[in-house]
Amino acid sequence: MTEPHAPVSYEVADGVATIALARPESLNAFDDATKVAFRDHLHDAAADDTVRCVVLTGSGRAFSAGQDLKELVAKRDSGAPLSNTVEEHYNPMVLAITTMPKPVIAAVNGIAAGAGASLAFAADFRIVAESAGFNLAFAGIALSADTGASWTLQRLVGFPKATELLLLPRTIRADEALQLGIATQVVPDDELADVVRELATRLAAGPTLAYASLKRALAYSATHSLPEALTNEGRLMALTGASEDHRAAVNAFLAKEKPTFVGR
Ligand code: LHQ
Repeated sequence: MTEPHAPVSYEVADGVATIALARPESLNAFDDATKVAFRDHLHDAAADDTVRCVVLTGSGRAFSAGQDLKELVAKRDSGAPLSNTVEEHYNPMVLAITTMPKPVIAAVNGIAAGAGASLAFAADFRIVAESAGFNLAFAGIALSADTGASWTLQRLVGFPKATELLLLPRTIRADEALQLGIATQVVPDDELADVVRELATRLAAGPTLAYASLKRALAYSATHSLPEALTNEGRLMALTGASEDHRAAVNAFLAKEKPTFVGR
C-alpha cells in the first residue's frame, strides 16, 4: 500500500488505518514530502468508509520532532520564497484529525515536539509509551505555537498550565503527561503496539456514526453557547437515533444480547 522509502507509511487492516511517520533518522521531523504525505493519508482515511479507526504513530525513538529544521534552514539559505506551510500543510492536518468522522488514536512511541506534539494533542486518545514525552518546543526557536496547540493544549491542561508549557518549554515525561491529562494512558514501551491494537480494534468495531457525532458535539459545544449546543445536540441525536446501529443496539439490549455495530 505504501512505496518503499516513503516518508509516511499507510496501511489499512481490519477497519484500522495506521499512518506511521517513517523518517526515524530525523526523529520523524516533517519535511515537505512528509507533510504532504501525512496530510493526504489523513484525507484518505477520512474518505474511506471501510476505515473505522485511525492510528497515528512514529518509527524509531520519536513520535515526531515537529518541523524539519534542517530543511527549513536549507530553504531559507537558498533564498527560497517564504513558504505558507502552516496554511498548506499543518492546518489541514489538524482539521483532518479533529473532524475525522471516526476515532483517532495517537500512539506516542517517543518524543513528540513542536508540531509533532500538536498533532498528538489533536487526536482523540493519546496512548503514550513510558519512555516518551512531549515538548512544546516552539518558543525555544523563537516561534509562536501552531498546528492547533494554542487551542488543544489549554483544553487538555487548562489555561495557566498551557501558558507555562508554551512559554517555558521542557520535556514533559509520560508520567507527568498522565497527571496533567495530556496522556490518556501510559504503557510500558514493549506493550504500546498491543495496547493500541486492542483499543483500535475495539473502536473499529464500535458505533462509528455515534463516535463521529460525539466528536462533532464536543467540538461544537467548545465554542458555542449552551442554547446553541443544545440545539446542535438535538440535531445529532436525531441523526444517530435514525441509524441502523442505534436500532440494532436497542433491540440487542432488550434481548439481553451483545450488539454488533456496522458503523452506520
Ligand atoms: C531534527 C529535529 C528537527 C530536524 C531533532 N528537525 N532534525 C511550523 C511552521 C514553520 C516553521 C517552523 O515550525 C513549525 C512547527 C514546529 O514544529 S516548530 C518546532 C520544531 N521542532 C523543534 O524545535 C524540536 C527540535 N528538537 C529538539 O528539541 C530535540 O531534538 C528533541 C527534544 C525532539 C529530542 O532531543 P534528543 O533526544 O536529545 O535528540 P537530539 O536533539 O540529539 O536529536 C537527534 C537528531 O535528530 C539530531 O540530528 P544529528 O544529525 O545531530 O544526529 C537532531 O538534529 C535531529 N533533529 N529534531 N525538528
